[in-house]
Amino acid sequence: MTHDDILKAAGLTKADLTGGTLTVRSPIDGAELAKLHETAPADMAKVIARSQAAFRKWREVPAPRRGELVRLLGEELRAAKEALGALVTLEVGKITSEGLGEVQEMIDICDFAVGLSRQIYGLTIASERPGHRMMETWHPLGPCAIITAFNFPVAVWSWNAALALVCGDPVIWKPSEKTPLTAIATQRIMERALKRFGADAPEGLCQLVIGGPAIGEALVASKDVPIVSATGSTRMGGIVGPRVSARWGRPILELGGNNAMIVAPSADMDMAVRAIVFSAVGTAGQRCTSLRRLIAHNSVKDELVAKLSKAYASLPVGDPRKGTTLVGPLIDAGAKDKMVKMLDRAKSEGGRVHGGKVVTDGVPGGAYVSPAIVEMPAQTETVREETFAPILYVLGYDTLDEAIALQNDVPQGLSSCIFTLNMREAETFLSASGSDCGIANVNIGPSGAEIGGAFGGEKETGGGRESGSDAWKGYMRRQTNTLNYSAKLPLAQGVKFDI
Ligand code: UN1
Repeated sequence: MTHDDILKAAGLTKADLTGGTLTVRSPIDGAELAKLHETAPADMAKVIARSQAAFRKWREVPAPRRGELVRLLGEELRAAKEALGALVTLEVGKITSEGLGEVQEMIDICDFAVGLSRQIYGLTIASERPGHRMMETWHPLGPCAIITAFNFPVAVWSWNAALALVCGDPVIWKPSEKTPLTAIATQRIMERALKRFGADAPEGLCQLVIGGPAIGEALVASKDVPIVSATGSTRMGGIVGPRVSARWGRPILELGGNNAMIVAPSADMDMAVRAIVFSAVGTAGQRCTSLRRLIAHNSVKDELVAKLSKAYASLPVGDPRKGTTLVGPLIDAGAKDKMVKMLDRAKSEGGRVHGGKVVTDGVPGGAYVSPAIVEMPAQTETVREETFAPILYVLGYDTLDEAIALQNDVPQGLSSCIFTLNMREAETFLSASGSDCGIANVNIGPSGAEIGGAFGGEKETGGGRESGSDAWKGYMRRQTNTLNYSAKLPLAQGVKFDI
């Protein structure tokens, strides 16, 4: 299929793709895909007002009925899976299977949210006062801004939107400037679901704004946008988080990761190798959850590096549309330059680099690299930094305490894992004195999480939780209710105040 065929199949028209100011290129070959019209910053006040108006109506629609809209979205996504997956591949450079996987993740969260729409419930609580009952009620909170990154250009929107919509909150989506096309295509899919759903969905329930920082700033600054869910760099989150908090809004932050795997002497080495290759190299190392640090027991480290070097040597790098490719391009030349720079820095700190070369032969243009393994003498500043590229730093350890300390001694706290067949080691890793991350796994890699669990991390990862478990509570306000069905008015804590 040509680029034009893919754009067309995803529902994008000539009018969408031409005449604007935002240039969109495919990382596959650098070809220009579109010049998009951008939302004027001056229009943001109107966008937010529309969202507030939609909120006042949507919060009155019963949650299970709101779930019906998300069920229809899931149906439309199923029908559009191939077309949207191919567009993810074209706009982000993910291999075909990962492009489709991203859309599947959207379908999965829709299914989850539909079920949730009939399970939004609070507790009833025993009151200390006679003739009283306590309970909690969950109410919609208001417009939810969703600021997404290029690497999961549509799935992260769906984690937030599916929950926000069943929770009674309208959404305003600002996608990355690098990946607005998948956002427009997704918005079209949403519009089809809205049309089928009918008049219960108010105008302005799901809005999309395209553009740069000025658009995002309007969402971050507005008191009429109580929830701002932002995915991206720690630098971005460090600006967005405090600004939203300062106006008493609720930030949900999904920022950098520096995810590690500990490989213990008892580990199933073949399984570990497969898990390492997928999580370090998949998505060309551009997942928040990508494996960036391998902490291997000194008795198995050399064997592991040898096996990995062998596996890395045969990795097919190239056009992500080809069925045999496992490593597609980086998002742009800037990402490639950063990778080259960080590898040089790692070398100057004593690192031994395997792979990590710029690939120009047999690729259709774009920023292609071979993934790198870097044996490091210590956890240096370069290792402690997240580089959004397929670089795997390898460190050795002697005791599990030392390995856990290394794993935790980075500013980020998203995902982590241990490969071991030793139950004491596994449980220690998951214990209060083990991994300090939001995600900690045993005998599987740190990436590729299912939507059923809460997704997010601690420290500079931002502390937000999206997706499964009870992450929905982040999109609602909790109200504690005390009801008095007696004819007396006793005060709590035995306080007397008789008049
Ligand atoms: C991200 O990289 O922003 O766990 C999200 C994973 C995916 C989501 C990654 N389900 O790797």
